[in-house]
Amino acid sequence: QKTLDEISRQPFIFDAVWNDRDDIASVFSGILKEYAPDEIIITGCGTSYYLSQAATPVLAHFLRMPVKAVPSSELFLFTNTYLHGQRVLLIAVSRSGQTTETVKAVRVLKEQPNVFALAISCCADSDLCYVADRYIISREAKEQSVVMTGSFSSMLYILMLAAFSAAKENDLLKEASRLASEAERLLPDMNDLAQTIMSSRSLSHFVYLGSGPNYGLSQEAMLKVKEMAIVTSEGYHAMEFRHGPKSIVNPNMLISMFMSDDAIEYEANLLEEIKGLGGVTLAICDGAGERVRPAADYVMDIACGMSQWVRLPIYIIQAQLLAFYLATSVKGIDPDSPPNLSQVVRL
Ligand code: F1P
Repeated sequence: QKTLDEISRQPFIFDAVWNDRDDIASVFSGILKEYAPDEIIITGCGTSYYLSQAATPVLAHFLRMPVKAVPSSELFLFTNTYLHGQRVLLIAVSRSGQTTETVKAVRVLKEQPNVFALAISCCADSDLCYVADRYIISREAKEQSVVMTGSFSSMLYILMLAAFSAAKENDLLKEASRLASEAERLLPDMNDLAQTIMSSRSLSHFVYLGSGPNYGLSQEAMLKVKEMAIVTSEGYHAMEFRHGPKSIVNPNMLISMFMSDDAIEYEANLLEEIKGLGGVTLAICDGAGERVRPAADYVMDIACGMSQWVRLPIYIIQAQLLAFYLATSVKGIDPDSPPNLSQVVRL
């Protein structure tokens, strides 16, 4: 099972990223200092676009500048919508570095004045790294699977370290140094929980919710279910779920919430409301297990004592495992060969 192996080796990949932290910090802080952008645009396709969404609040919060995530196709098709003469740091994310839309977005934007391109990839020998001005590589995260797992979490980790270092957030860097060991500790429990949920319930519909730093995770988790298990899934900003989507809650629906710190009261109340409507609820939290237990049928309390800005790469592992066991134990599908998908999408 390539996909399960790649999910399980994330502690090792995180370790490699952490060992590269000085290089990551010096490349990123050097760009910010020398280039002095007015704005950051992060781009990618598929999982790499959802990674852009996950990194956006982290960069905006710690660099205190406008940051937006835009799919690569939108960037080259509607360039003038996004460029208005401001100095842009374009961060292009791609596991392969070969996705045509992402390479094209960088090429097209580089033809405009005031754009500096930084590639984040798992492959230095790629078109994307060739067209970008600089690149940072997640060097142990090359994957054989179509479905991205450790490449997502480790490239997100790179952007988190870049933001924390540039903002001199030393306490957060210290917390981030524990990601590999905490992921290793949690993998068996996360595996067990995913298998328990899939074997004890009859679930046909999956929703992921997250606010602030967790919204991008809700999108990526939604995509994992579709890609691995070929099942309909949705992802929302947590509180948006109350404005219409909650009408679809039913006993065959698993609603999972990536719990934040700042919005935890709202998120716990929402989960309770969803449980009251008959949905099956899962809370993924850090240290808030007792608070959320009445609202949740299942709880994964990672108990890492990490800030809401740091725990993201660990949170997503639970969603990757849920999708994996949904595919293998419930649907009888091999996530190593998803129908209709390929590792690299070319135009
Ligand atoms: C992006 C991507 C993947 C997706 C599929 C096709 O690839 O959309 O997210 O799972 O494999 O490609 P990349 O640009 O990050 O290599």
